[in-house]
Amino acid sequence: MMRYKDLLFQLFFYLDIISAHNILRLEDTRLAKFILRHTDKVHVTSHYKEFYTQEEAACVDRCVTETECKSVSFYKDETDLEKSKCQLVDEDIDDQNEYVTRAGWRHLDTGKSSITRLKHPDGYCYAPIGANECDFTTSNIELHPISSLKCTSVSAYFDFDRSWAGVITHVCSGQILCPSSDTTGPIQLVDIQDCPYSAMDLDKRKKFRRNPRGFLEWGKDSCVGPYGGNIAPEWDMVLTSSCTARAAQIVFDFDKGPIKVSIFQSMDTLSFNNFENAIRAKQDSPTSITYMDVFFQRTKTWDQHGMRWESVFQARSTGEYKFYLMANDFAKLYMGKDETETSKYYCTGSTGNSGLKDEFSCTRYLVKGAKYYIELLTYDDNLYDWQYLKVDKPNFEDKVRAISYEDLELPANDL
Ligand SMILES: [Ca+2]
Ligand SMILES: [Ca+2]
Repeated sequence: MMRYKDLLFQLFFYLDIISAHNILRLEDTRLAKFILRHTDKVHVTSHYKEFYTQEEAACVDRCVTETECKSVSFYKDETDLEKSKCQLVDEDIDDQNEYVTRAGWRHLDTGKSSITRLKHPDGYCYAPIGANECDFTTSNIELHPISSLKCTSVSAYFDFDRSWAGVITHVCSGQILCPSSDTTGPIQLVDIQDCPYSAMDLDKRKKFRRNPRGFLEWGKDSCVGPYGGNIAPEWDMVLTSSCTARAAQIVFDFDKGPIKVSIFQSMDTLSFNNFENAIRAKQDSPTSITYMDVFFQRTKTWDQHGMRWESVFQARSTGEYKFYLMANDFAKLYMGKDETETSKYYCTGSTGNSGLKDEFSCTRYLVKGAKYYIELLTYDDNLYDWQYLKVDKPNFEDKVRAISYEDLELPANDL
């Protein structure tokens, strides 16, 4: 049984600017949060360094100080403490989610990449106002030139929970980004209990997530951009409905999400019965390819377009999984018998709906730890386009969630 344990290490040194995965290595700040990934297992990639220590904290501490280190394996020999060991590894769960059995060892890492800046591609980052990095005078966030001290200090870094939960936490203050109203106005830093949208048990539309068109979506036709669409210093981060404008573009320090999305534009008006064939005809020559974190899109993107979403789902427990589609206009779901594309077979389709419906669902018996290829085909004719793929998991929780980051990895055709 996998166990998680949070350990927080914050160290202050004077070293080069580096951020890799979830280890921040800035000029005056080093910061990482390690969790216990596995007991009696270690990462499939061999360590690049091994040394003696009896303390797990010292093992993690050394990893934070070394540029190439991403994860650690630790062994404490209770009968002969002199045989306790720390191993530093230059790969982690983001590189390969594969482990090998080794009795008595613990493997720790910082989790899938979530630490990032929120950058505009024209050369800006969003960071709080104020003279000091973490001691800001107002709760608003504004644009700063990417080369400024603001954008290179810890103040510009956020921990983006890229799962369905969609919470963005400012690293050095611990406050979260929270829109001051449902649809417009500044997005401010507030304590999590003061944000009405932060309830983790709500799987509502109002969560931050990356949209296939390259903006940071919040809810129904609202997303993140600078006030008035001004791409210039000191303009506040606000909610906007102009989501396809250049001003609403946002890029991140991490790169690909685990869902590969091939986009097909300039399609005809199609029906549920012929949209799949139209996508298959263009399958190997998409208009563009992007990567997402969640099988969830609620904000208008294009019209007369198809999308092919591919990912690999790893089951956390054994039992029946019920998959639900929500679609505007149409969707079809294929599931693999294993992680390969060739093992896929038809699961269900949606002719268009907004709520969870049994007629647009299918059930699969999955085995704990096994991996399954997922392919979702979608089509939008005009106006609104939304696409959700949700799952009801066995023995896990009673809520139906959008399938997301924490359970997914890229398909083999993208590795
Ligand atoms: Ca549309
Ligand atoms: Ca539509």
